[in-house]
Amino acid sequence: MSTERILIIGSNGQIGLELAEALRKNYGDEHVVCVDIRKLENQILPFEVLDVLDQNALLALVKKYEITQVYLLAALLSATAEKNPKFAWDLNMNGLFNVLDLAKEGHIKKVYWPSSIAVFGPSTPGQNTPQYTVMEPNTIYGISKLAGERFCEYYHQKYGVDVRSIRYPGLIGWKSAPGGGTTDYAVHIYHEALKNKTYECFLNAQTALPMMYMPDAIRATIQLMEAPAEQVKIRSSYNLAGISFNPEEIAASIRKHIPDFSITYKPDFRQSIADSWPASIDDTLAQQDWGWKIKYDLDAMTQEMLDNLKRVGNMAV
Ligand code: AKB
Repeated sequence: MSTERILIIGSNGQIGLELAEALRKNYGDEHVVCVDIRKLENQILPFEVLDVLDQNALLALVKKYEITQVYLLAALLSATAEKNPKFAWDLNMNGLFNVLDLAKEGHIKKVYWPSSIAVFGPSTPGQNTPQYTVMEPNTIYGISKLAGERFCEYYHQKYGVDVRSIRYPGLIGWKSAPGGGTTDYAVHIYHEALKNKTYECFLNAQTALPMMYMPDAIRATIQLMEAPAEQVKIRSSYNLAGISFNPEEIAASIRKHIPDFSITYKPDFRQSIADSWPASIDDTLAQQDWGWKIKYDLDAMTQEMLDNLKRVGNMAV
């Protein structure tokens, strides 16, 4: 039986729901404590309502459940953050400080914090973007993620905090709805394809972005967290390539199953966010350091997305 007790902050979001399921399988239900600012109707337990900005409540919870590891997933994503920059900065940064300080003070042993391809900006080389390169993000989300990465590395070097992180590409899954991201079109498109056989995309046809099917993202996250500490050589955040495609290409993949599916384009403010991000990523260091290997390509993901959404009744997103 595992001695780890894991806290997932932001457990009811797109990543949290799937991560909780996977961690409960690996560690046992009672070893995974879920917290979020909202309780779901069919909430899995153990669960507590928590605002990550409430440092005292967070510490009390960590003590109550004798938590050893924290996955911090509460954040505002790119599109929502642009609408509320001050709150985005407050939540994304002070949430992270609250958790890093728990580790610095010895209350927990290990921290997972997600970064994003949003740390890159318009001056970054956009094809096969290397781990170390020019980073001048021009979105508030990207700025908060880049600052967060620097603080993760700082807390590791200065205080020995065991913090681990991945720069997620856009994440695509059928179990839960995404919220407030620029890459979310690649989830909505599957729902609309099944419901209406047509989708109006908020990015233009040629906007290629790195994406990843959720089972790969969850596997990468747990693999990194379970890797021996000496294999985790990057303490800011690891590039993870995923699969790169544009809206036209995902539409073509869907058409292999729904031949009369059509897509139209009406770019909005999210187009300029997407334009500032790389089209493809180099993740050689994740492969070398902790053995990362992707499983799903675009067509394999499309097949599973459509099959699963059909099976569960294509819930609205
Ligand atoms: C977003 O679109 O904001 C996120 C991300 C790439 O981090 N999915």
